[in-house]
Amino acid sequence: MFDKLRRAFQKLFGGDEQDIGIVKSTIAKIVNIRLSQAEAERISQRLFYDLLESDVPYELAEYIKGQIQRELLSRTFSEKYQDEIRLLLREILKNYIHTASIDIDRGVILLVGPNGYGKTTTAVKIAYLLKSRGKRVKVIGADVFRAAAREQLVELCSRYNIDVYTDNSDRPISTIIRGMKDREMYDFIIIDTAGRQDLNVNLLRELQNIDNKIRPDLILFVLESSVGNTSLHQLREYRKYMRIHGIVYTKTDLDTAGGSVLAAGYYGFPIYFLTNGQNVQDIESADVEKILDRIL
Ligand SMILES: Nc1nc2c(ncn2[C@@H]2O[C@H](COP(=O)(O)OP(=O)(O)OP(=O)(O)O)[C@@H](O)[C@H]2O)c(=O)[nH]1
Ligand SMILES: [Mg+2]
Repeated sequence: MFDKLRRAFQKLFGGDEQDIGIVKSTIAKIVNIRLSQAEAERISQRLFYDLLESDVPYELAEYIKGQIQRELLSRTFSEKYQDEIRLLLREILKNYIHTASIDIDRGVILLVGPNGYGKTTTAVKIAYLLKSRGKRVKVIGADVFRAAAREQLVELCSRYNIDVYTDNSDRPISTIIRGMKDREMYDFIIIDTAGRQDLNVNLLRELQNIDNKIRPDLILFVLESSVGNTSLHQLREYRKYMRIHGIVYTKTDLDTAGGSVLAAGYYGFPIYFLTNGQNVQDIESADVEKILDRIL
């Protein structure tokens, strides 16, 4: 995971790959001397293209490029320039990675996000995690249009002995309200919702209605790690319609460039979890330093 992104940054502070030649030699030359505008531009432009190739959304890559360029121009580097640049990058990237954890004892968690990104699987993973912490948990399947979606959720929940409610109503809000009738029997209610291929206004309105009526304690946007430039667009659209408190970043075990991990932070959304496999236990709490270690 994050391999491409890591390589992009390594080019700045040096590594042992051939490709780093230009940048490394520039910096080695300028130890204790200020970089010229042209040199700073060349380095940050190079980084910019590498970021794009690593699926960092375009406007975010531009932003990081500008920051790096300003920093490169405003200071000098010593012989330890590799460490210094690594530290500099860490500081810049820290602005784009925030994390959080579920710090409530009970509540309603709503999972939203585009089609196939991992909402249903994540709902079960979070339920399993909270259950293993001794919480009473119920999952509600509000993806009511697809029979297969209901079956998938019920099958997963019964496999792990997790209470689940779903029905074939044509309105997700009705299903949720019915599923919440015995709310006080549970510490956590986790609601799985439908996804659509494209940003579908009807679906977004439906989710907006759920947010307004249920007022979940936590709304998590499920973001698939292989999604690049469109991730910012999707986040932007969703948050027009509903509150989003944080992100679950899924499928990090697959061979993805990893750049969209920075997209969430661009909007200030914290990452709550990363998922890294198809099994119920393949979920980890997000940690800024750990994510940075993987990138840099
Ligand atoms: N490798 C891997 N696969 C995952 C991960 N999370 C989910 N998947 C797989 O991705 C596929 C889609 O996951 P779902 O949980 O059904 O996604 P969804 O967002 O509910 O999809 P829709 O209901 O169609 O919108 C399934 O085959 C999951 O097993 C993960 O962390 N790693
Ligand atoms: Mg689903």
